[in-house]
Amino acid sequence: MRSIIHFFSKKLKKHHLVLAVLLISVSCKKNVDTSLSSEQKFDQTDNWIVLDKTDAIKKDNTYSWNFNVKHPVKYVVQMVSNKSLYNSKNHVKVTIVGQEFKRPLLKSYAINSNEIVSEFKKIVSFSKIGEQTISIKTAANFKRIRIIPHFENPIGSGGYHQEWLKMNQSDEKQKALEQFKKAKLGMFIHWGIYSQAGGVWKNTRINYAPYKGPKVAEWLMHAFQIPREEYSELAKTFNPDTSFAQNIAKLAKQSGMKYVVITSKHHDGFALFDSKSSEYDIVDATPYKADAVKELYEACLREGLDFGVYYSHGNDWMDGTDGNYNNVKKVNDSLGIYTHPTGKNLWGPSTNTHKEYLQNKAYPQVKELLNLLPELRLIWFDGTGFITEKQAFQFYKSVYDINPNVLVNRRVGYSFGDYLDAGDNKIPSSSDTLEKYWETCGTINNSWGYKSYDNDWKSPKELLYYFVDILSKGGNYLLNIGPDGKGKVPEISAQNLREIGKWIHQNRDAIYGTSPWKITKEGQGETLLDGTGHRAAKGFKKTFTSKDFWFTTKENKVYVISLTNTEGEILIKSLRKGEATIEDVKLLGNNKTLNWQQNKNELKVTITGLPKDVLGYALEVTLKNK
Ligand code: JFZ
Repeated sequence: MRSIIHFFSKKLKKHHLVLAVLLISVSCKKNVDTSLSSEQKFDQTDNWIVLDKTDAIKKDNTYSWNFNVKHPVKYVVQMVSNKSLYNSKNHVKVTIVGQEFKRPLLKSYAINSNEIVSEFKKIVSFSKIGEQTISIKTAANFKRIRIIPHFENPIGSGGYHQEWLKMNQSDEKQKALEQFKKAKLGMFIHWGIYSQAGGVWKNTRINYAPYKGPKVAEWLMHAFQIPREEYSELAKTFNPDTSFAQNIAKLAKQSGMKYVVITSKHHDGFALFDSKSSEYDIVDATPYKADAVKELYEACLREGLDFGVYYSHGNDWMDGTDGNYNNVKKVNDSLGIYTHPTGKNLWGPSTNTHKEYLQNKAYPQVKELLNLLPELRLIWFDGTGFITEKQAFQFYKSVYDINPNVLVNRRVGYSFGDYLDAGDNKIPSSSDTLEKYWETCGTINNSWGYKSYDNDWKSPKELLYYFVDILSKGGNYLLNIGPDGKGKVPEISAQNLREIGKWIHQNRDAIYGTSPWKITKEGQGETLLDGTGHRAAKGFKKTFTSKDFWFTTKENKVYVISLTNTEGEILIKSLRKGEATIEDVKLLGNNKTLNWQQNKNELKVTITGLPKDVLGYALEVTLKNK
């Protein structure tokens, strides 16, 4: 009987949802873009894993289920209880292979008059498709377990996949991707009207700002909940030196970077290019009056660098109302899932709808950028979360329709990116299997935008370590600078970049166009860069020995990278007799053949000819008949 009621109430809810979706789409008919095909009915609960207590294998207080993972992403685990039987004194132990946690049962959401949901904050992730087991140990009287996709990786209906695949697999995209893979190192630039404030508002540092959320300098408006009118005053004094474009392009080139990605519009909504669909841009609203994005584009092309733009499509604190928060929350509340407010303007949203923002500003501006910059190679979307599958697809498609040579990153939403990232300032583990090429973006201190008081600069050695680690795992590094309001790059960060640039130019053969070798590294275990906040809190204390090596490969060469500069004998186990048949071993930079000898345990090389102050060296090992 109970299960019949449950079945019925589930059906009923689905009907409500369909009705709501129908109502929304009817009332917004005027704005609906009809250029997209397959719009289908889709219920996000279709992507949930729901496990009923009655289906569990029970042993004492432990309940276990086998289930199938179709989408290997991040999830949250929820326990649904009967309100009357709920007992918050319980702790629940959750075990999934390799990921275990124990948490108190908290009343997180009420979903109807009978049921409440407890959501465990700990994120679980599945890296592979296929069967999994979960067991729950609890004395609580629950009804079912729900495993729900994390809001950062919404899963759609899959209805656009075929159409997406055709574009993604086109010759133009694949050629662009090949070029991107060879590039390895790019320069990210976070620059906007916030750069003048340097992370300080009315004498208060952003780290002491009163509101929750990231404390990076480009989040100034959000951190202090500055009213739109007041914040936009910053535009009136934005007047960089005209030399910024040439200086930055030159710095990127000297640093060994092959592409540049600048914030054409960040979450604050301010466009650094001459936008026709908004007056809130550098030409209409600042004394500078010229198109900074176009200027940098031209300077980069002159230096032979590829050019890309960051564009915050999901968040726009000026014109994007509440980032669709309230609409999404209504649906989520009825389903008993949390709606993350961070990054949404809830303090003073614009009065238009989010759909209107997309139609009147975001889609048009993306088109403007594509037309303004005919040689554009990448659009780096950001601020997703609350846009729909159809909207994310439309961003991807409108880029492709205008210029199929332009790559699109993962954060465009759903699974429409041409390549992946593992989260900012995060490097994937060598045991991770990613189904697309990837890029790690990282800061050079602990902020993206210019923060006048953040002097926690990553040293050349630390930067090089991340880069080499990424190289050995086969990804790109998009390393950020935060120019100040005048467009000047803080001197220490520029110096540090030039320093790694020197190393990169010396050792370029071990870098550009390489792929991961069969082994990523040898020596000490991997320490991962695990997010902006993690590095800020922990600092960097890693040291390297002459037994630590990273590998890359190209054609019949294996490159061995060391982050030390000691001369003398080194032993490389991964290139021992039997593992590799060697023709020649050279030191990159001076092209000198070194003395080497192979036995069944290792390759022995005598390192000589290293300049004194180098950050490390790379060997080129040529293999026979590979
Ligand atoms: C976003 C922005 O909010 C931030 O200002 C900056 O532009 C950065 C590059 O991107 O922040 C993010 C986005 C995604 C993750 C973390 C921070 N993530 O996936 O972990």
